[in-house]
Amino acid sequence: MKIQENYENAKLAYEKWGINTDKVLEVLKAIPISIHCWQGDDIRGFEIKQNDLSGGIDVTGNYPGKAASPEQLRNDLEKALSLIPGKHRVNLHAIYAETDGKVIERDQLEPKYFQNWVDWAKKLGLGLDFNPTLFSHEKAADGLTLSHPNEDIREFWINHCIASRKIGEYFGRELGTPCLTNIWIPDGYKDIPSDRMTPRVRLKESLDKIFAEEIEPSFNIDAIESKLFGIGSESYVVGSHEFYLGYALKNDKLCLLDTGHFHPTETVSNKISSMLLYADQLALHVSRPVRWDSDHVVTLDDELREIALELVRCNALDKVKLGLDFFDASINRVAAWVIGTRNMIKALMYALLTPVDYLKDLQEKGQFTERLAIMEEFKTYPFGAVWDYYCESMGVPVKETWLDEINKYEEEVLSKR
Ligand code: RNT
Ligand code: ZN
Repeated sequence: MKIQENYENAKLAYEKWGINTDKVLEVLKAIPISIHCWQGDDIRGFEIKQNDLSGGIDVTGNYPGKAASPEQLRNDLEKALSLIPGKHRVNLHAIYAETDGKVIERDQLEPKYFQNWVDWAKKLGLGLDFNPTLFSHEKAADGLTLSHPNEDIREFWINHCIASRKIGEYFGRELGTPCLTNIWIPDGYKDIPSDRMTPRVRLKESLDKIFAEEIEPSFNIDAIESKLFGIGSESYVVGSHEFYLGYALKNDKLCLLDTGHFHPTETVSNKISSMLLYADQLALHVSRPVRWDSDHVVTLDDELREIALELVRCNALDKVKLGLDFFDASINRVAAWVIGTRNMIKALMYALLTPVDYLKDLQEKGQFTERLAIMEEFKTYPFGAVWDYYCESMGVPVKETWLDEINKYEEEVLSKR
């Protein structure tokens, strides 16, 4: 009862600003978040021949209960999804193939190895997204893949990426919603390169070969993810932001911006409006870098809100594909999904409950005192009441009560693994 009552009061408060909270919730409901499966098992995957995590990324922590099989991972995802309002998507990596005990090389992967995932997604009404995995592999051991000087190694990874795009096409066709297939590679050098151009020339040629294969864009959409540095590629990353921005614009691909892949004071929120002037669509990996690209669980911080505000201000909610990318093994992994995804949705709700047009107008008129004042006042508008109402109306736990479900799941399922 209180939830309804609080909502009605909040509704009046926002109505004064011409914001209809019921309509906001309708819009919010239609925004899918692509939830990355790899938070559930510390990016291990299910390859028969297991390799250590590589590629300059790292998962720290040893919280018990990580998923050790596809069934466990799907169950964990289902638990998380039951605590998150709305219909979302699940983002897979190639290492999550199910090959029935057989070693299948990555360049030989086929849609059939993902049939269980597709059946599961159909059952739950989820869309699927995909990523070729160009790390944690002997052919990526020296930190180079698509830009490798060795042609055979490049060829192997090119074929893996082509195979991945076909898997994406299969997801899109089967599930009736296009799959975003995102290519991220770790390629780079630890120390100052003596030649920055040659690896980039090779990466460009490799991408050209990968995308030469025509794939129906209503089933599969290609994205390319840039990076600034990684562990072991501190001095130079082949696939930098400028590299992929240029490539994407010229070749009609989506740029994927990961919020941890830029200089510490450089923000993705500030890039969205510029990039949308030249690209119809963008994709994001929302993460939280702490001092480096640490991939902490997303919190409702200033930058998250600013990203959401930019999407609303730029009228870009259907142009920017939202995905998450964090991995923390020091806390309950299912809770990590719930916290990060709920925060992403909260940020979107916050942005939708902001009088963006009014604020734009203040700026146009040079009324900067009022601009700052109103933006700050809105931080304490009763947005929590709208959030609680939304959770209740979507049939998911209100406020922190979702944690009870997690504790129960940990006791009954995770602790027994
Ligand atoms: C790495 C990239 C990449 C990975 C995932 C696992 O820095 O962000 O997106 O996190 O593909
Ligand atoms: Zn990423």
